[in-house]
Amino acid sequence: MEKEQLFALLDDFKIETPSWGYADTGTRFGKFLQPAAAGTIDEKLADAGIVHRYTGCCPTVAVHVLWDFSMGVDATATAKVAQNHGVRIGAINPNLFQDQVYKFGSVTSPDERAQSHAHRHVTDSIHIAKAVGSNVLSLWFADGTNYPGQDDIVTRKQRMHGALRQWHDAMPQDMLMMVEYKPFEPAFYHTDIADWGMAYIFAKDAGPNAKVLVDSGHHYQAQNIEQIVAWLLDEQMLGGFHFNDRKYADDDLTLGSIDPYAVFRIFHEIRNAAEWRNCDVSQIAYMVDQSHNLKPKIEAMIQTVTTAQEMFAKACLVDRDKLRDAQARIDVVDSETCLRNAFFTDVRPLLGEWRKRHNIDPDPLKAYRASGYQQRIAKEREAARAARGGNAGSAYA
Ligand SMILES: [Mn+2]
Repeated sequence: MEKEQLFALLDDFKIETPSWGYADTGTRFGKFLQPAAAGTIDEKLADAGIVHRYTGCCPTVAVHVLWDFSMGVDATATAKVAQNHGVRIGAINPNLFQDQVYKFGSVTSPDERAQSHAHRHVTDSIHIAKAVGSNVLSLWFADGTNYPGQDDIVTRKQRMHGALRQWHDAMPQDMLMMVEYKPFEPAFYHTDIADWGMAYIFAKDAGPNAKVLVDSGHHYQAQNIEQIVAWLLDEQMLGGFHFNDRKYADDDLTLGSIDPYAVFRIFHEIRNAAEWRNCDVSQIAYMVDQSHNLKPKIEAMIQTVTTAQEMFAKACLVDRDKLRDAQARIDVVDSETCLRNAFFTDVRPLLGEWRKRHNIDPDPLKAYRASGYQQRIAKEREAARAARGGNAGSAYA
C-alpha cells in the first residue's frame, strides 16, 4: 500500500473515548482514587479534549447517561461544554444496571417496576441523544440470572425482544442502536444476551438500524474474535467495538497490552472486507471501554488510541495481492507470512509522519507528559474536591 493511501485511511480512522475512562474507577473490591481523575462531566470532556489534541483522532466522547447527565440540566449545555473542549458527544449509554430496582434485571426482570423503569430511562436517553446531536444509542444489559431455575430463559428472551423493538421504533431514523453481548458477569448462571449470535438475532429483529457491538473483553477465553467480526461484516451487522484488552475475563486493560496480534487480526478482517469485498466499513464505530485503575487515565487513553492506530496501520500494510496469490496456491506458510510481515513492520515512524502533517507531535504520550497538564489538574481538582467537601469521584459501580 502506498504511503498516501495509508495516510488517507488514517485520516478516516477515528476512535471514541469514554467519559467514564477519565473518572475514578476500581474493581468490585474497591475503588482507587487518583488526584487527577475527572469528577464532573466538564472535567471528563476536558480530558477527552486533551486526548484528541495530542492524538488527532478522538473527536467524540461516549457518555453514560446516569453518570454524566443530571435531571433538570439541559443536555444541550453539555454538548456546548464538549464543543468548548474541541470534542462532540458520541454514543449515549443508558444505565440499566445500577438502580436497586434492577436487582433481577432491567427489561428482562420479572418485576414490572424494573421493566417500566428501564423503558423510561431509555426513552430519556433517546431524548438526550437528540438534544446533544448524537446518533448512537449503545445498549449493554447486566440482565441475567445467578441460579438454574431462577427465571425462565425464553420468557426473558421475549421480554428483551419486545423492549428492543419498542426502542428501535422510538429512535429517529438516523440513529443507530448498538446491541452489546457478554457471556457472564454480573450474572453468573446465564446472561440474557450472552454472545454475538444472540445479539445478532435481537438486533436483526429490532429493526434495520440495530447492529451488534463487539466488546473485545466480552468473550470466553480463546474465542476467535476476528472470525465473529468477519461474519458480522459479511452479514452487514457489525455496528462497532468497545476496545480493551484482557488476560482472564472482562479486565478492561489498555488495548494491545496483553495481545496486540489479536487486535491486528481484527483490523485485518476489516481491511479484507473493505478491499476484497467492497464492504462499506466507514460506519464502524470504534469506541474504547476501559477502566484505568492503576495507570493515569489520560496516559492510558493515549496509549490505547496510539496502539489502535498502530495495529490498524499494520493491517492496512498487509500485501493483499500476495496474500490472495499464496492462498490460491494453498501455500500456508506464505499466506501466514503476509500477515506476519505486516504485523512486525514498525509503523511508528509512519505514524509520526502522519501526525506531523496534522501539526501533532509525533510522540503523543511524550508531548502530553511534557505539557504538565496532569500535575496542573491534579492540584486544581484536589482543591475543588476539598471545596466541595470530600471526594466527588464518578459513580462507577
Ligand atoms: Mn463494553
